[in-house]
Amino acid sequence: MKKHNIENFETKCVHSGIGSYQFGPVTPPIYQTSTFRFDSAQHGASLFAGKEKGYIYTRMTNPTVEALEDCVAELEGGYKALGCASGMAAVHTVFASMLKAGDHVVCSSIVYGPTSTLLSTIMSNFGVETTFVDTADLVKVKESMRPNTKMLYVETPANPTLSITDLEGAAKIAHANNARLVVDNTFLSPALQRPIELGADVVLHSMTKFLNGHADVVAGIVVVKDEETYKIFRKVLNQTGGVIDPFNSFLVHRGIKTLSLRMQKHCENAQLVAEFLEKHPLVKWVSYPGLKSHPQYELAKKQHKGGHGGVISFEVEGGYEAGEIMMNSVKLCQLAVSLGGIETLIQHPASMTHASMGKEGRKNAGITEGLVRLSVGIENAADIIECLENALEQTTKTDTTVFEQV
Ligand code: LCS
Repeated sequence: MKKHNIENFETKCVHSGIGSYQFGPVTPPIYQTSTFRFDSAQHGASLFAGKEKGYIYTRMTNPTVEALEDCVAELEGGYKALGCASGMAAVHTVFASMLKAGDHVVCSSIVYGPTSTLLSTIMSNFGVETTFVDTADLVKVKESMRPNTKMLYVETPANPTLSITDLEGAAKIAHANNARLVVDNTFLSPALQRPIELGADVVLHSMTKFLNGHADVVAGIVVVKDEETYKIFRKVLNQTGGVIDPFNSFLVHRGIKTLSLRMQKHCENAQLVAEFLEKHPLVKWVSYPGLKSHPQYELAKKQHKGGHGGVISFEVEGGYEAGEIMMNSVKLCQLAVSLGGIETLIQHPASMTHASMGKEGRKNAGITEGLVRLSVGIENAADIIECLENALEQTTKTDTTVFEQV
């Protein structure tokens, strides 16, 4: 295939990662095979010895998976990427590749619940210690670094409070301490934030969210900056086995072709919904980086490229009980965890996505028991707002009729 340098992000979304295949298809075929036939015993031995390029076994590499990996590496401005079975498999691949017993991690106190729990339980069992700190406050980050700190792990905007970490500042602190900065870029995708350009060493995603965008795949990916790191990570992923499969790779790669368009609409809709919620008398507070009331509004404008994503958190007057009535009353919005798909989803972190952190962990992270999280989809914004308006109205009624979902 003729190759030319592509500069613009929208064009990269459509063309990145597509190689040359038999019969000249314009999209990568699904190589739904677990293993690849060798031409001869010598050919097999040579592939295993790394003396020639080719495919051996799908846990090691597969052309459909590789096409997606090359695409995401290009979108994030990295060297190469590693497709994983889920976002959590990506998080684990990063920890298992970069940490050993005796190492210390500084992690945002606000991260996806299971990421925090993985560090405080399983990684702790393997002798890795973690300090959870509000990474929006770089003074606290600096104070938490120790001589054995190997990793600064950040989620920005954070799930579910939408708190922002200054990535350039965080990278400087990590590097001054000989540690590496790892960024979970799930909430914005490379369409809106490219951490490697800001100094991050490793970027990861739950591709279940915006990258795939259609709520029909669970997958993850890790992007690294250099060949040496890539080789270490690839070995770990190959040995632990949490790889993505060819069919899911095909679906995510297809989803990415419309990433740019989808993110624009998510941002547009989320901004309108956040402004609606902020003005509503039954809403206590709203957190969205596109609102002037967000404490890091200026930083978000500087760090994000043309928008702030599709996720909003807020609390209804009346706390959890009122939030529960609201969640039971939505009709168009779906009551479901996950985010980043084309459809609007609503959920309650304290009893759902962040339940595993425990009450104390949530309190330290500023996740209130009444916080409701909304993942704004690409429907018509007026329809989403009408649905939320009706559901909010139900919170003032004594008769708490539960509506059926559409
Ligand atoms: N990182 C972030 C920021 C996430 O939001 C999630 C999942 C993960 C990693 C893990 O990805 P997974 O293994 O699910 O692909 N977040 C979820 C959420 O907020 N609701 O349901 C899943």
